[in-house]
Amino acid sequence: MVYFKPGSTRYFVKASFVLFVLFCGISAVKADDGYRLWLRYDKVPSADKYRDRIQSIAVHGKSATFDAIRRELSVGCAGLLGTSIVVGDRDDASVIVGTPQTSNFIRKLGWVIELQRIEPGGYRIRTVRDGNRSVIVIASATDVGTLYGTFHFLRLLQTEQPLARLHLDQSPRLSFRILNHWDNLDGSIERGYAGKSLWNWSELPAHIDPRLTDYARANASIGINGSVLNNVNANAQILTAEYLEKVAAIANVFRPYGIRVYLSARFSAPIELGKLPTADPLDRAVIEWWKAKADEIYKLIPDFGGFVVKANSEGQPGPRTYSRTHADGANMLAAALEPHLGLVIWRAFVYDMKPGYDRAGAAYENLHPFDGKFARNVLLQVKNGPIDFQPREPFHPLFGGMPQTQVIPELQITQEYLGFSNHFVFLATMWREFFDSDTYADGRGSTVAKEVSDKYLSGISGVANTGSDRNWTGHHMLQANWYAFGRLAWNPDTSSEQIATEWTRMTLTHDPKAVATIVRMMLGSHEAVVNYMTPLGLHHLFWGGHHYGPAPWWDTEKRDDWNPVYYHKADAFGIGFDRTKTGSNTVSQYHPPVRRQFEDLQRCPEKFLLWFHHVSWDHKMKSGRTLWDEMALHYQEGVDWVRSTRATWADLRGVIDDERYTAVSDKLVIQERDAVWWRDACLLYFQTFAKRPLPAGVEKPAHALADYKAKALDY
Ligand code: GCW
Repeated sequence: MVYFKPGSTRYFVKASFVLFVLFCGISAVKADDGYRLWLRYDKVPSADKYRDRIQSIAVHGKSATFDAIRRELSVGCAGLLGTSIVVGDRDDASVIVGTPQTSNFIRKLGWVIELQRIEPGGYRIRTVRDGNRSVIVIASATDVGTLYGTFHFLRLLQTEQPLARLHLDQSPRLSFRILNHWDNLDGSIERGYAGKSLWNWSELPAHIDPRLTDYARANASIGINGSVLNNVNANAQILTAEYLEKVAAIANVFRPYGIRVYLSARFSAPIELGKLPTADPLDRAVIEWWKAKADEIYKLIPDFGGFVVKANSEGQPGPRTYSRTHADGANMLAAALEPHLGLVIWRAFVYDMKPGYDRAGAAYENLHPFDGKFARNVLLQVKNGPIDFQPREPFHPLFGGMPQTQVIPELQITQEYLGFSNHFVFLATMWREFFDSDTYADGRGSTVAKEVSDKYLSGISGVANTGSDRNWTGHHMLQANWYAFGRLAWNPDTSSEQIATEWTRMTLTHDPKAVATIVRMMLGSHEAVVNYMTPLGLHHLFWGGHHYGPAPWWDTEKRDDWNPVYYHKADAFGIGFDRTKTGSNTVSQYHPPVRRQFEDLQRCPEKFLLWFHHVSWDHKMKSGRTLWDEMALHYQEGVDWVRSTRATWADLRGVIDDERYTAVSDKLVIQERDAVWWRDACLLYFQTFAKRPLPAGVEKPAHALADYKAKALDY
C-alpha cells in the first residue's frame, strides 16, 4: 500500500482531491443520476439538531425483514445526519424499533392490544418517557409494519419534521397495493418508456440483480406490497416450471420487504401448456389443471399473491370464448387459489364491439350483471375512467356501481397517453380528482376513495412506469408518480400538495423557496397537459398505435373505437360525444344525482362537456366565450404553461444538481415542442369544421394541416 506523505506532490494532489470531494459533499448540488429515487439520504440541513436526539438505535427482532430494517436505518441515519449511528439492541438507545413479540421494551409499554388492532402493515411512532429520558419508539404488530414505520421515520428526517412529540398511528386504507408491470418475457415493456424490464429472465434464477433489492426497498418505503411481474397480455410460458423457478427467485428477494409476487395468467394456458383441447372453465380437466398449477406455484412461492387476468379483451382468450361468463372464469381460478389464500384479480377492461355501441359503456354493460356473483377472493380491477387512461376522464361508473363486488381501481402510472416519459405531468392531482368524485352510491359523500376502501378486501393497482433506465422512470420528475401512487394507495385521501412537498424535499432539494416553486409546478402540470392535448372533455385524439402525438383526423384503424374521429365527432354543427338520452345514453350508468348533473348541458362540469355532449361551436361557455374560442384558448394556455415552466425551471439552476437539472431542462424543450404541435394540429383540424378564426391570444400555427397529418410527432 502506498501512503501519501505531507509535502509530496502526491500528497498535494490527494489533499486537493479530498478538499474537492468535501466541497462537493457540502454543496447541495453534487451530481446525481437519480438512481436513489426519494431514498437519497444525503445530509439534511437539520442534521445537527437531529444528532442530539438520535445517538443510537436499537432494533429488536430477528428476521430477514429486521435485517432490512437495520440496514436501512444505519445507511439512512448515517447519511441524513452526516455521521455513523450505532444500530444495536440496547434498551437505552434513543430510538427503539420492534414488535411486542420481539422487544421487551415495547411489550412493557402496554400497546399489545392496540397494535393488534391497527390494520395489518400499520405501525405506531411515538416519543415516550423512559425514566428521565425520552425515547422514540417505532412499533408494529408485524415485521413488515415495523419496516413501514422505519421508512416513515426516515421520511420524517428527510423532510425535517420535529421529533420531540411524535404521536402517530398509521395504517393502510387499502389492503392490496400492487404495481402491475406490463413486461414481456423478451425484456420489452408494453407502454414502457424507461428502458427494458427490470427482470432479467435469462439470468434468473442463477444471477440476482442487486437492483431488485433497490426496487423492493423503494416500494416498501411507500407501502406497496404486491408486484405483478408480467404483462396482462400474457404469455403462458410464465407458468412453466422453468419460469416459476425464476419467479420464485424474485419472490425471495421481495419477501423481506413485504412484497408478494403475482402473475398475469393467460386464460388459455391449459391448452398451450397442458395440451388440453379446451380452456373451458367448467371443464373438469381444465379445473384440475389450474388446481395442480396453483399447488405447484405455492410449493415454490408460499406467499404467492395470485393471478391477474385480462380475459376476452383486445383479442385475449377468456371464458366467453367458450360461451361461459366472466364469473365462471374468475370463480374457477379463484377456487384453485383459495386453499392457498390467493387472489384472482379480474380485469374489467372489456369492450366488445357491437353495432352502434359506445365503448365508454361497454365494461359496465359486460360486468355489472355479475355483481354479487364473484367468489370472495376475486377482485375486479377497473380502470379509473370508462375509456382508457386518457389525460382526463370522468370516473368509471363501475365505482359505486357494484356494491357486492370488490372493485379495485387500476391507475396508469406509465404515461401512455400523457407524453410518455417526455412530458412532466404529476399525476397525483388527476388521481385526487378521481378519488374525490362522488359516486352517490350511498347518497352524498360516497366518494370513490370511500367506495373502494369500504370493501371486505380492498386494493389498488398501478401500471408501473419503471424500467432499466438508470433513473428508473425515464424522466427524473416522473419518479414522483411512482411515489404518489404508493402514498395514495396507502391513503387515498392524502393531498397532492403533501405528496408533492414530501417527494420534492426527499428527492430534489431542501431549499424552501425552491420546494415551493417545484410543488407549484407539479400541481399545475396535469391541467396543462389536458389543455394542450384534450381540453373540455375531448379524449382519444392520439396517433394510432403509439399514442404519442395528436391525430384527431385518424380514421383508419380496423375498429371504429380505436379512431379519434369516433370520439370527438366534430362536424359543421359542433363537437363532442353525446352520451345523453339523445345519444348513447351511457350517462345512465351513473347514479341519478351524478347522471342528472352530467346529462344537463348547463350543469355538466365544463371539463367533461365534450365527453357527454355534442355541443355547438357557438355554445356559450361560463366565461361568456363561444366553445370554439374557449377551446382554442385552452390549447394556448397549455402551451403557455410549458413555456413559463421552462423559465421557472431555469431559475433552479444551481439549486438542483446539474445532472438532473439539465436532464429535466432538456425534457421540457421536448414538451414545449410537443405542446405547440398538439395545439396547432388539433386547432387546424377542428377549424376545418368550425370554420371560425382563431381568437385573439392564440398563436398562428407554423405549418399547414397537411404537414401535421403527414408526420407523427417524434418520440
Ligand atoms: O390502454 C390499452 C393499451 C394496451 C393495454 C390495454 C390494457 C396491456 O393500449 O397496450 O394492453 O390498454 O389495459 O389491457
